Amino acid sequence: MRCFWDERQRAHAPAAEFFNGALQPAAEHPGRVDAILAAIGPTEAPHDHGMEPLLAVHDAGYIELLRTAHLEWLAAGRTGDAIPYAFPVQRRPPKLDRIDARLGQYSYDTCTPIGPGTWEAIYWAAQTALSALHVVKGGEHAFALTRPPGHHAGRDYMGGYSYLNFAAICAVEAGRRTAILDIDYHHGNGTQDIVAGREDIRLASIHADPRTDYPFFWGHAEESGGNILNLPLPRGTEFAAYDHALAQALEWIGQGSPELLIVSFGADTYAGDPISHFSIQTADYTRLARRIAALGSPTLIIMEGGYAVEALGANVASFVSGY
Ligand code: SP5
Ligand code: ZN
Repeated sequence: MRCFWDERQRAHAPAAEFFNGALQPAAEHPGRVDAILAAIGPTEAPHDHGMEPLLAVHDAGYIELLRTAHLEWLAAGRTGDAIPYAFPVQRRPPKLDRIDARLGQYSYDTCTPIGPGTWEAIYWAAQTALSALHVVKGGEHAFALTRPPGHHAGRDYMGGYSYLNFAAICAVEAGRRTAILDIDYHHGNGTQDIVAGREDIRLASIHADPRTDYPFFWGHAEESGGNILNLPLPRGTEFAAYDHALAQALEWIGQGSPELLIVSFGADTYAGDPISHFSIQTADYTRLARRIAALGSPTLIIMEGGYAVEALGANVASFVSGY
């Protein structure tokens, strides 16, 4: 399978995230890609498709924040990464200039810092995804090694280590009947917010029950309807129950006869993942991929989460080999 990656994605290298009441080493770091690159073999660099596909999905003011927040942060006399800490829960934000207010306006958590290289990394991650999409539109499968991940980012917000929603950008850019299958451990809230109500895009997501797990406020079973199917599973879920949910998701996706499939693939369902609580084993990923491949649609695999760095390469290679 053709694999796409751009070295500039390393430029995003957050030092820490605020979690459990304290600053902790960031779980989403460039070391994740070394593990994956060592396991998947040669990759191709992307072409530059410009800003238009990004602006077709994301709010222009939000994109402007992503580009400039770290410079404003430095101008405000700060050091290190920009991290929001106050959020407009009242949903009536006045026009504010202070960088802290603008960070909060365009985010919903404190796990998603903006550093000096964040914009460069996410811009090229988007181009990596779009270049892989081009191959898939030609009828082949392709893997986009995107990082940082994207599925928690909405039209005008970042969160969950995500800034630009590559799956949504590609689904909109595809211009065809497209299905997104999100199999990251966490619910793809950003993708759901962006594609909800669209006739041309269906989204099925299998994820940890948001009653116990991040992102808490999205992904509940009751949110299913129209073009959205949410299949939350309890902590501790093993292959058999997961595979059953996957069969359900694929049947529903198949009913829409997609011309193109996008898989938001997180390897954080792995039993050894340090921030997640499912029990999928390395060899299971091949079985899951074979089941998905049986759908018969040209498939774009987009990398989302997965934090067990020592097993990440093997898990991604196991999934890709199922194709
Ligand atoms: C794409 C994705 O998998 N995002 C997950 C975001 C989860 N954020 C909440 C949990 C944060 C746990 N961070 C632990 C850091 C320890 N170094
Ligand atoms: Zn995840």
